[in-house]
Amino acid sequence: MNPFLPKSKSDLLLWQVLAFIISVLGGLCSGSSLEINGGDGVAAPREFDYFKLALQWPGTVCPRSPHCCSSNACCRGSNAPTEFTIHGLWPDYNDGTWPACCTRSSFDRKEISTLLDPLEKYWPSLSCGSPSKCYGGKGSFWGHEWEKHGTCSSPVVQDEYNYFLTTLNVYFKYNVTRVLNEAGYVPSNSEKYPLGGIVSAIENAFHATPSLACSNGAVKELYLCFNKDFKPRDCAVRSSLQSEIFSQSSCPTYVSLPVHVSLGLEDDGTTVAWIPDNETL
Ligand code: U2P
Repeated sequence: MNPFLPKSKSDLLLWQVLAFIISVLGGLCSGSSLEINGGDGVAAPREFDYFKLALQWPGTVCPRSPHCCSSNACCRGSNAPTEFTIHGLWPDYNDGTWPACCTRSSFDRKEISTLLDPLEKYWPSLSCGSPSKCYGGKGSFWGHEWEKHGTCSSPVVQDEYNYFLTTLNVYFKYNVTRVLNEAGYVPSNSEKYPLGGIVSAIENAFHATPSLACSNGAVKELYLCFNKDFKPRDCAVRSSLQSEIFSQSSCPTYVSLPVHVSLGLEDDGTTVAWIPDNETL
């Protein structure tokens, strides 16, 4: 006889109550916000600690973006971006990890229809690649940033429109390209600049320490960090693996800030292959 079968009416009632509790708990879990950890640590379903505004330098990113398509701003010829552009506004934890894909609110381009002009200009995709979506498939660059990071920005940023608007406003208020130009750090294919000088220029302007990421000695990304009220704060974090405060950087002591050359037309007059948008990588 199967020991798991109910033997009496009261057993049957008990089974029904248990089944009900299990189904309610299951429903709650699948409907609650999902928080996965982008770092190496274990998932930690809690509110983020601070924001990181990630900016990309087209002069470094574009040459590593081998194809052209209509969505790749590197290929806009003389209209290609020459300033730091936005990568994303990322909610982060103080231990160096971050939450990702926190709700199932999927990207809706209509929500940001009034912001498309500034977004195209200051938050363009610098590749033809379609980043992976949180729950499978591939999506647009903006869709990826909203679904992966924007959905974790609650309670400070509540919806998609506000995520993009807030990011643009912070980007305009803390104009890194202008600060660096004024300090003499102008795009150049021959100069190398002291990393410490670039960091100091930003510190003097915004009273907080940024962090940078490089590729082959060229500045690829620059990060500005903010408290939840968008007051600047240092980007250095306390690692969960090391006890001391540290600032991650892949940059050497002297870095370059390469001039962007549009991918549409190479220096030698040859053109880079254009691929149709439906063949994005
Ligand atoms: O650094 C590689 C990618 O990891 C994600 N990242 C990194 C640092 C951080 O503080 N938060 C964060 O999310 C970024 O992923 P993406 O948004 O590009 O998918 C970053 O590019």
